[in-house]
Amino acid sequence: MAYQHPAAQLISRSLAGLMDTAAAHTRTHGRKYAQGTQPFTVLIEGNIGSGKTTFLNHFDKYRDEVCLLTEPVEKWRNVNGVNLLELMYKEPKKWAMPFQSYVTLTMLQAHTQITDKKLKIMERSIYSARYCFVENMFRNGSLEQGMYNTLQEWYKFIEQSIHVQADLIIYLRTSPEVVYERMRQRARSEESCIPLKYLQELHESHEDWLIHQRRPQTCKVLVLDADLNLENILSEYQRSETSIFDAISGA
Ligand code: D5M
Repeated sequence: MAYQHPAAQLISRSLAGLMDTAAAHTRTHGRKYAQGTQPFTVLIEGNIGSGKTTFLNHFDKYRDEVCLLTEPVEKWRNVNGVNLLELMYKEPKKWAMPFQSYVTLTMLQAHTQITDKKLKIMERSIYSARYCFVENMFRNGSLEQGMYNTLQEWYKFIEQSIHVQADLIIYLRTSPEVVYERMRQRARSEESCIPLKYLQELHESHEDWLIHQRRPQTCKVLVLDADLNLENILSEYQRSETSIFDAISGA
């Protein structure tokens, strides 16, 4: 038999369990899904540089069984030739609103994407846009009251009329200093102007939402220590495996 890296074996075993519990969930909550089109949905959330993409990439080899949706950053960087992400960082007062408007559209596309798979894993969501980035942009003055109110009206309408609810959130929890260092190392050109303070503010809004539960919370949250490097995160994931399955079965 071909050699398999221990981390790959771990993911493989975890996924098998996840698929079983997701299937059981679909049987138990059949009626809910007969009305809609969405499978058991897991959101991967965390600060910039918390390792969401890396975490998600480990599931890539299971694409045939799991609907994996990475954050639509490339769409944000190229809206018919316009780099909205760059403009948003360079001139937030002018571009924060169009940027959030486009984030809402692309996130809705992901939330509502139809799949025949039993499990969907999404990187970030309309919730982190709303509860973390938009709140922060309003507080720091990048969004005016009228812009903020307009976005809130969109969120309210979406919540009432479209199935965007998740079944489980995995929070890759980090400290701002660690992700600041990672962000500098990955050196994405648009992010070169981001100060540590911005990551501290985003950290606080993630904490308010996912740890202190100061936002409406409709699903369980599993917290992983994402200050750890990748190898250790995988063992953290293994340690938490039972909690993931419990969360899925109890959803
Ligand atoms: O997020 C990719 C980049 O996109 C990073 O610079 C943060 C930014 N981002 C993501 N969502 C939003 C919203 N809703 N508003 C403003 N900026 C956002 P990463 O965490 O690296 O995957």
